[in-house]
Amino acid sequence: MFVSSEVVKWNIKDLKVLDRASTFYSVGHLMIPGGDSKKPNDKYLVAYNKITKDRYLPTGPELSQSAQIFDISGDKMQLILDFPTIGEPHYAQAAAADVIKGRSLKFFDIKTNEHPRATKSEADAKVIREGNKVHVYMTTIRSHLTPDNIEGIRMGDEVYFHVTNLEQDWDVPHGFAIKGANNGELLIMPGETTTLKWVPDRVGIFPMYCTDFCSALHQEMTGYIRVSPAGSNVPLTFHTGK
Ligand SMILES: [Cu+2]
Repeated sequence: MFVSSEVVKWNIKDLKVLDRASTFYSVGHLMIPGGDSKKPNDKYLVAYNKITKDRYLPTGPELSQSAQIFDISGDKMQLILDFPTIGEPHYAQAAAADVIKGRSLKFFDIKTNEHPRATKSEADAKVIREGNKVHVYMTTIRSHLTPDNIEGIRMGDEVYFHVTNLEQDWDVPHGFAIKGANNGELLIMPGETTTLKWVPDRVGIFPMYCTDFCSALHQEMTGYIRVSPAGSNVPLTFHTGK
């Protein structure tokens, strides 16, 4: 086996080497959990290695890199986990799970969502024209968008989708995208409201859809928008599932 690098544990007082451990392959960076805090964790060391070569399946434009966690609490280092990473992180940070666990927010409480464009129930979903600006107040919940059919958008309009994720469950974000839009997509956490601006560049029917797999019926989270020519008199209408 090709070993090009190693980590070394020193006794700093008398500069004595206590232990050496091979890494696979070249250490790029080392990380100690909490290394940027006042209380670094002196029990673990993570080696982020480059030049992984033959360790993982050679797929994709960039090979997986490898990382290794050592228990450094004793004089002898012990390899306790060896895992692939994408890229060799140049500035990684780790913390003990209990530092994070009790303080993480699982979802935003919809009742305390004070976003001015929030839509707190499907009954409140609406589409409003203000000159050439169209505001779509949309909701997402498994497994549909409300509204999911919109007509009366015209060339020259700017369309703002203010999407509220009505879910009140952990780990159920929804995404939102328009086919052919030039900007990115939204990722909306449960209870959150975010906005996507879209300026249609041609007449036609445009699919819109959830981009985050959310259940077996994820594919149902889709809808259509008709864009009519500038100056057309197609009335602004919207509905769901009809
Ligand atoms: Cu979804």
